[in-house]
Amino acid sequence: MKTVAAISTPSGAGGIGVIRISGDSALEVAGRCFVSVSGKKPEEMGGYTAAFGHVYDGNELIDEGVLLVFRAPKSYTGEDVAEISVHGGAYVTARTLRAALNAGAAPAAPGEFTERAFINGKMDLTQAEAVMTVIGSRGAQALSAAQNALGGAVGREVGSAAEKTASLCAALSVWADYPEDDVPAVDRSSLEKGIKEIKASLDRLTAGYDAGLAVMKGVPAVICGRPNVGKSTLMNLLSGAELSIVTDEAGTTRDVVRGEVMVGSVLLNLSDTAGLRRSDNTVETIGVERARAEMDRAALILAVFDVSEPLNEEDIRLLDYCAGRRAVAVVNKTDKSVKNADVGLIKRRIGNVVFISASTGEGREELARTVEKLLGADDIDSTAPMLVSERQRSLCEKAARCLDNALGALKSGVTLDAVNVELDAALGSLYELTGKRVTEEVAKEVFSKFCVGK
Ligand SMILES: Nc1nc2c(ncn2[C@@H]2O[C@H](COP(=O)(O)OP(=O)(O)OP(=O)(O)O)[C@@H](O)[C@H]2O)c(=O)[nH]1
Ligand SMILES: [Mg+2]
Repeated sequence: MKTVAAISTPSGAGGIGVIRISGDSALEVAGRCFVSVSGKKPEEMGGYTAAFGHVYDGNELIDEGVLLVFRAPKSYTGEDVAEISVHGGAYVTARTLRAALNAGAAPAAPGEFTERAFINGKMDLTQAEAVMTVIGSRGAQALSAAQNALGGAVGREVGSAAEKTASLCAALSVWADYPEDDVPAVDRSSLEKGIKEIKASLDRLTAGYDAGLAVMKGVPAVICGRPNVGKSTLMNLLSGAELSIVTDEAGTTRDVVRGEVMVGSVLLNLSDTAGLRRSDNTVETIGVERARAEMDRAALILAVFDVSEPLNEEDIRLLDYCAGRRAVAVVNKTDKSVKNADVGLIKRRIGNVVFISASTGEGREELARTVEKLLGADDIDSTAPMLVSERQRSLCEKAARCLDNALGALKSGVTLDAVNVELDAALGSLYELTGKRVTEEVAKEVFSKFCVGK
């Protein structure tokens, strides 16, 4: 394959910046822009060896650095790879990359190194997707689940479901093709048992996806409530930063303020919103409209109430809104001695009530535990295989639906051909999930979400 190069480290100042070159002529390209002190050429170096030297673009000295050589197939991409480590400055890495391009490499597309690893059989598609999940991990549970997928746990689980499906298909095909031969008749009840087993394993995978999402990708969540109850104070407490303006004036927040916030082990894509009330002020009214739009799209609502004040009409409207939604009532300002809010009423409308002082931070842990529990993140087994992308989830679900249809066909007593058609469709989805049978477009779509240099 043609040789490509990219900067693999983040842009900006850092100790080291790495330029990765991969492809048939990776070592020749490296030899044209890197001169080792020992005089040894990259083509003469063995795999897993390093050399100290200097990077040149033509005759121009760029930096000193270290060259690492990987020989196919023992490299990330499965091809010959040269990695040049230089000082980690935005300019010096950009110049080193240009030197590699001038030496004959083409710029690597986003995810191209991982795509090559997939094409060269170093990993299946579930592992490739896990690479980005590892990179994006924000907490211990997320990392553990992503590492697990990277290790091939999802691929193995889906692969085993695919194998079992394929062997059922094979049995049915033999029976259908040679009905009058001495092929043992397919036993409908054992067929049903087999399909049910496969479906159960797929259902387990999809069931864990939402909780996995809570620790891996972030859940859209909103802080809402009437003015002055302490929404912005809560936003700042949870994010650990002064994201929102806090004043004792009702109607302070107007724009939606967003932040990625870890609450316990859960990653929330959290919005702080304008206090809900009717207002004559145009700007505030727009703010309230935006708040309501955020509430409608949130998967988790943190409804804030002020314990020191009696519930008013807006509070009641909010309680009604939360009915049937995934919500936590956050009863705030518990540090105040006056308690006028009818907590009993709140409890009757929203099952999950947490008492907190956003000013002092008291009750924060309880809020974290409640959110974890509500999103199913409290009993995530991060050692179990966990789907890491929407693509994986939808294919898993599609396969399970086909298996369901197969069971339906089996029960209705139609010919086993009809069952086989459904099993074959399920198999197609499972193969697409692992990448065993995948179109170029699908693979491209997966890798387009990657960063350049990975
Ligand atoms: N005593 C006490 N005061 C609080 C607490 N949380 C917030 N406050 C105060 O309540 C006032 C309003 O706080 P904000 O966080 O701005 O309230 P908000 O809900 O964002 O208000 P709007 O943006 O106007 O809707 C400020 O004076 C805060 O200092 C708390 O837990 N205890
Ligand atoms: Mg506010």
